[in-house]
Amino acid sequence: MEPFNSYLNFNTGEILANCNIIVRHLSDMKGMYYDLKATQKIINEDDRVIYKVYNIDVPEKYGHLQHCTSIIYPGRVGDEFHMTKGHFHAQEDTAEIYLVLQGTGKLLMQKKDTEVKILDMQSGSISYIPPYWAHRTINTGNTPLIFFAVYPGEAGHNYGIIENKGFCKLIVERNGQIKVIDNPNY
Ligand code: S6P
Ligand code: ZN
Repeated sequence: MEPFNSYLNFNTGEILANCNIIVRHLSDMKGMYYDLKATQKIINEDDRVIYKVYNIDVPEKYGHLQHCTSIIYPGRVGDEFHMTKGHFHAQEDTAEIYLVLQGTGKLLMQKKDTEVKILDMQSGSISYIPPYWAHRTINTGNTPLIFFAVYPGEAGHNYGIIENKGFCKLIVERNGQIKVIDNPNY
């Protein structure tokens, strides 16, 4: 394979390259926000886009490095802030790095024994997600949360565990404050 450049727009998070663009509407995340009524209402109204991922085309193989940007648009479903689905890596012993370009948020991580860690995300923060930690990103601000991620080529994604049970914590707005609460459905 030949070396190549990609071009990132720091303001929008868009990447010009051979990219696979993933667009996640709320209907792609049914059951992931705890307020099911609010979820259905929004899906019926405009089924808004919650986030996009620009994934540069690199072989999903050991030795390569996957790299991409994620853009999470601001907003809430009920009182729960917009977020990604969240996943374990299929190859669980693989780590990941997130570098924030714009916006503010939280990086919610959880191990299989339900140990939880939450890191702040802001422009310039570099978060290290060690092997074995599931990860979800939450936009707690009023502008898009844009971050660049790098992870091993062979990592893959396991969404099933999070789709079934979620994370044990939720990030919500209560009286204008950002709060971490227990997930009532966990
Ligand atoms: C990939 C990395 C990110 C996420 C993206 C969307 O390992 O962690 O690029 O894929 O932020 O999140 P999700 O949970 O829908 O893949
Ligand atoms: Zn990941």
